[in-house]
Amino acid sequence: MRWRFKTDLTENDVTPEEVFRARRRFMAAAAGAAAVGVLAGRTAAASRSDAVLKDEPTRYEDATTYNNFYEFGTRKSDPARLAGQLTVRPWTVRIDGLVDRPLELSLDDLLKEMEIEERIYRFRCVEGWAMVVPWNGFMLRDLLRKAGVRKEARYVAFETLLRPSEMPGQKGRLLEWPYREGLRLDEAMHPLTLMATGMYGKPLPKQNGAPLRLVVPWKYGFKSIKSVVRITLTEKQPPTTWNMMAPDEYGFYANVNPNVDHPRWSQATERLLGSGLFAGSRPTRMFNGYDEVAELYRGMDLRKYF
Ligand SMILES: Nc1nc2c(c(=O)[nH]1)N[C@H]1C(S)=C(S)[C@@H](COP(=O)(O)O)O[C@H]1N2
Ligand SMILES: [Mo]
Repeated sequence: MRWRFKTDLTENDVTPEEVFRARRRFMAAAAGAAAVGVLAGRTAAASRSDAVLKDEPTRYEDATTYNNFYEFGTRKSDPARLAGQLTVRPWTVRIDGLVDRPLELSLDDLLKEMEIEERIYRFRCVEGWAMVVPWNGFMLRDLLRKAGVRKEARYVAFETLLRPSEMPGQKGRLLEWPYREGLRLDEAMHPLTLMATGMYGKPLPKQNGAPLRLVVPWKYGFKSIKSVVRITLTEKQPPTTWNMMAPDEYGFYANVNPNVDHPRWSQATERLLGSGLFAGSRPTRMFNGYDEVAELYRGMDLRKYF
């Protein structure tokens, strides 16, 4: 096992590399993989993120049973238990706002039209747990370009499905529904920014945000909005769920940053998810280790814009 950081993890806590490689070979060949649209070839961007990251993927079983998806409850075990009732076909995604060609695409058309690739990303929740996930998806920028981004557009807003009949958490007022997130346009157009349609070579599990979720690997997990139905290009910074609810605790940017603590806990360390238990902690890395995004924030005070 190659670990970049000293941890308490043992061989048993992670998927052995041979198994993962074998699975990847299987993935490229399997008919199921065609449905997810996995390509055997890997892009330059994907190999670059692999170079950043030498951790082994988190076990599928852990990544799909320890989740945040407040539409299904606040306990980590709620989404795996309750998300099964969500209908994810048919599913329509709307791209509107400051675009030349507003689009309404079915998920199946999206899967046909977009180039699906695999990206192994580090992922970190603001609460301090981290994992490593092989996502399948396409670059958000390819979708935005399809719609034609108008020059006045400066931000991208995202919305999750609003369907209290299938999302029991939406019957309460814990958050303002639908869940909303946003990115600055340059963040949204960055090649690392992914719309995921699958995980580990399989269709995205419902608890992880089926059928389509955002993945922004250098930001805290809450930015990676699940079960997206609408993407809107805007001129003004859009309101975002956690920022509306507790602006002192959750900023709009939410870049992973060991030097800026959450008011109620430190962000200096993180713990990898494994075996349903937490392994030993290790230092948090600036931008979650994705150094190439630093240029997006040059000259910005990241304490002020946290
Ligand atoms: N719609 C929606 N998206 C969401 C959330 C949520 O509650 N609702 N939780 C966020 C948080 S806090 C995290 S850490 C990640 C968790 O993603 P995962 O369950 O796939 O690990 O989803 C994010 N996306
Ligand atoms: Mo999170």
